[in-house]
Amino acid sequence: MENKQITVTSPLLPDREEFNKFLQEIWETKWITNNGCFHQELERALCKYLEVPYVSLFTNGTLPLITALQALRITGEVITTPYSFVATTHALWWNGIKPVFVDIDSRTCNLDPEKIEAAITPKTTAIMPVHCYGKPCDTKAIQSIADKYGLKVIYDAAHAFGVKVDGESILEAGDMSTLSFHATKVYNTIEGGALVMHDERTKKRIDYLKNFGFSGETTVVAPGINSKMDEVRAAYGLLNLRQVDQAISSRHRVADRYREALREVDGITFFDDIPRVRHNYSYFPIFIDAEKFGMTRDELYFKMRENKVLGRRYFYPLISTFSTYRSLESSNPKYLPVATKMADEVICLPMHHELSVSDIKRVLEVILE
Ligand code: T4K
Repeated sequence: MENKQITVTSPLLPDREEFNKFLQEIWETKWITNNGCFHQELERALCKYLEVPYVSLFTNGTLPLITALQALRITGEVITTPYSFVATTHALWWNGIKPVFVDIDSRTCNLDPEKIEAAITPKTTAIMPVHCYGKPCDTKAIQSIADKYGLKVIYDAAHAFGVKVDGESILEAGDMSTLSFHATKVYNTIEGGALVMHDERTKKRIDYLKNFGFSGETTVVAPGINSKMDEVRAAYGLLNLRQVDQAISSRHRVADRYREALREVDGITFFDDIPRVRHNYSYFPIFIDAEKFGMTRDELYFKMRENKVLGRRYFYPLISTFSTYRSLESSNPKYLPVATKMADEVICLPMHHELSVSDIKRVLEVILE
């Protein structure tokens, strides 16, 4: 068997010559950060690509979460999912907010709307769901609960770049949505992220907050932070935007090949595409039923590693099991049976735009042999 490592993902990189041209421009103007031309152009280009009215660029995908909570003045308790990357809950903690974990729906790995109401208390101010793996949450059900109790909804859409439902961007749901443009994502700016909002006033407020609260040279209107994206990464992002559709198509082909090969395998399940959804194929999670498959998830995971097929157990362990959150009442596994089961069974297979037919064959051989 070949020796090359097959990693869970691989970054989409812009053409070096094109990037050099942009770098030359930046070197000439010497304007390298603080809302420069590339920053402004990327915000416009993203609005167009994502079909959303307002985008504010950030330096990563965690700070938009923290900033959205600040901007909406969220306090008290927020209902969220334990089945995500730890940044989702950390953003609440950094704002002094108590996370309240609610179980997920096994069909999507997203917050189960049917379980949200029971977790609402007089201190609840918002819901922070995640479109896990880019699979859309049940945004209608979540919104109707939010409306009934007067709660805000902030979507962690870190995985959901370009995802649409019935032709409409998933980023339109809720009060705000956040994106991550980290190297490991479908669309990357090396490190980077964004907040998506619905109105100009909020966009302005967010732009102040990500620049220390400055609204002018000598006026500070809020206790802001510094989380701006610089010009070099904005230029890189403009180039990557030109090729992201092609990358998503390549990922789609990889997902099709995995599904075809794994569909009849006893003990392995995965998600099919949802009708009327434009997926981005950001991850390809499979779930291992040890009894039926004849091997536990970890046995398969380590076998893959031995063979240099580096899948990842996203999102194991659950956030609720980490030391910071373990003692919360809602972290008790008895309230989170679905999330616990899925976290114990999941492996995300290598999924990126550069996987070759022979790479895919190798991944499948290791799983199936
Ligand atoms: N909300 C959600 C739901 C998220 O998933 C994330 C981030 C956030 C919020 C926060 O967004 P950011 O602040 O990060 O923008 C990765 C990422 O660091 C993280 O962005 C991501 N989610 C999380 C799910 O995964 P690791 O520790 O698994 O990445 P790492 O370094 O092990 O890389 C995985 C593989 O990717 C490597 O084996 C090879 C490949 N890779 C990675 C990097 C960094 C490359 O080929 N090149 C690279 O430069 O966390």
